[in-house]
Amino acid sequence: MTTPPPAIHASAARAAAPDGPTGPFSVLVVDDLASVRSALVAELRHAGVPEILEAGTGDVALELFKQRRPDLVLLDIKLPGRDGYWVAQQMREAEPGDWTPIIFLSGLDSDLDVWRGIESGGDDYLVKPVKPIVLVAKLRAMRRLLDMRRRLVAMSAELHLANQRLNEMVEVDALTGLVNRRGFDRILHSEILAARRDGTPLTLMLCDLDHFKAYNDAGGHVQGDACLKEVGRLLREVCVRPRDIASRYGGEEFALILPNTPRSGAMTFARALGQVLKVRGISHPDSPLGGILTLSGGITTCVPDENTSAESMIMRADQALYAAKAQGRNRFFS
Ligand code: GH3
Ligand code: MG
Ligand code: MG
Ligand code: MG
Repeated sequence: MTTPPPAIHASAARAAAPDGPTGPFSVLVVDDLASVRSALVAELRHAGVPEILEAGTGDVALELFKQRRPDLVLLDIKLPGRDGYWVAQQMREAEPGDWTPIIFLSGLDSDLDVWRGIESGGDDYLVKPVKPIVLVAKLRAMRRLLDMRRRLVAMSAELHLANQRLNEMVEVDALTGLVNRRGFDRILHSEILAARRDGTPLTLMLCDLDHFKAYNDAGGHVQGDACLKEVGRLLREVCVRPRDIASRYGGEEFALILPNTPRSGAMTFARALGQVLKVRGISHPDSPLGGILTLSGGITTCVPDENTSAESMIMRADQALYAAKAQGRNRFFS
């Protein structure tokens, strides 16, 4: 190949290290001969590479690689002490899950040398002396791959985040913003396991609004929905501990998961909830219970053992709720 005209050479060189979205490009030059390093550094400078690091031995190269994390390595093979193959292997081991392009630049020109270079972790292999335009072309190719990889990594991080958000959304009740039934099932299950492991008491409270059908019939569904939203807000207000979970179990039924809460604590919580609802005083003229919205609750508390299941806890809380309703509503039973 003939030497390219200076114009082509210069423009190719400038394009070798464009300030892309991934930031400046840094290159580590490894060669034991200072004269070779100088020539390469001059080429890279001419090509617009803003940061160039130099190493004359494998050990220095590895240290620089770990500390400065260059974007690309130009690696000689014959070095004093450890050779370039070893250096490439060490570099690969030093960046698990990451990738820095390594281009071998060696006087060794047998097929076996090329094979060994690629096998030891190199991405390309050039035989010295290398024409500047070839070096620049190779840099551009690696830069392209590096940028593509970085975009993929960023994309996969975004996907992971979006997936996480989606998973969270799947467990949120659209009306109240509380955890929905799906989330409730998952959290109750995991809190039973945690309480069993830690030997701590776990409380489950099922709440059902009193005479809510009458509320809906009088005010209409839109007002009924607004009321459910407000109850959701109040429940969140009462759940002061970070692990307490208020969920919408069904239509006008709410479930509270209270980890590390003994029976006495559960009763205190229930009183606080009743009080908050009373102070808020949502008008319910058709309720025979004082003209304001009330709720009934069934509570079960236990230190779970191997016989405790979500179903058994829900059943007990449900039975207690049924009793609270039967005894006149606006009360908690356990
Ligand atoms: P009780 O005191 O025995 O619980 O009487 P209740 O009227 O609350 O009980 P019931 O189960 O007979 O009625 C529940 C009502 O809750 C039925 C429906 O009108 C209302 N409801 C359930 N889900 C929703 C909802 O998503 N939005 C609205 N607006 N109302 C709902
Ligand atoms: Mg050498
Ligand atoms: Mg109900
Ligand atoms: Mg009800």
